[in-house]
Amino acid sequence: MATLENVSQCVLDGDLDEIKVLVQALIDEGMDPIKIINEGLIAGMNIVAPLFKSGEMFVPEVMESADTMNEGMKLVKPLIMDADMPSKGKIIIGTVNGDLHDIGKNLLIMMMESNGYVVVDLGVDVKEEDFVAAVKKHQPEIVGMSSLLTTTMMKIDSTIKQLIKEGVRDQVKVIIGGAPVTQEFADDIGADGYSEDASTAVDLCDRMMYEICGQQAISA
Ligand code: B1M
Repeated sequence: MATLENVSQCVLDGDLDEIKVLVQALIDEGMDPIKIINEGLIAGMNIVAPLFKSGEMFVPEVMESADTMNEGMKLVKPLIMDADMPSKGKIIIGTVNGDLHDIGKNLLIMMMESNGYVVVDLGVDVKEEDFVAAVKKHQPEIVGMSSLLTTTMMKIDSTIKQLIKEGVRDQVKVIIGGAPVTQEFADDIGADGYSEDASTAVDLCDRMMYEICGQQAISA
């Protein structure tokens, strides 16, 4: 018999075939899909995050776990009304103009989604005006920018300036990351937060959502 613990363990193991069998079995038993998400799929990613942070799991394994969680999500999502989907908040994320690196960004997106955030992925080589347009269109609480090159990190600065120019800077928190980026750089250019890796970025967003909402961001 499938259990929620089996589902969590399966996410941790990154078993793309088994997850479908387990999640379908729980659906067939009549288990609440939200419970399968929160106590099975996301619970599994909640085990992964600290293991990644402590260096006991590496990028490819984390990606396998996130893919496995998403495979399970595909089965339960259609059973849930959009309004019932647990969401901590909305974040738009992109790699800045001139920069094509997206492995870290994609890892961040998987971590954010598996922790209950709605993520709008703007992709790579995202121009300043496209960040602004996305803020106006999607009304996120948080904007995330990734840069992997010393030659593109100043694009984060110009994007923040563009957000100011277009009058939308105050409606969002800006978080930044990527290999050449530092806390000092974030402070210099007026970003609201910096994270050195994807899992601490989730913690950072949780703290920001707490500030924005004035209450603990819902635990998804
Ligand atoms: Co490029 N590359 N690359 N590259 N590449 C680096 C970054 C480099 C350090 C390699 C080196 O020389 N040692 C170097 C940059 C040097 C510098 O600027 N100081 C470099 C260079 C020079 C280049 C090119 C210019 C090479 C050339 O063409 N001459 C070129 C640039 C292309 C462009 O972008 N316009 C280029 C191209 C490429 C590939 C296309 C071949 C490929 C990218 C494939 C892809 O992303 N789809 C590539 C790769 C793979 C790398 C390395 C080897 C690995 C990057 C990576 O994915 N790491 C990299 C060397 C290295 O970093 N060791 C290198 C794994 C990933 C999980 O880590 O992205 O750092 P990372 O993300 C981390 C954190 O930084 C953080 O979380 C993640 C971990 O949890 N994080 C955030 C990232 N974004 C965040 C955002 C946040 C918060 C945290 O909030 C919003």
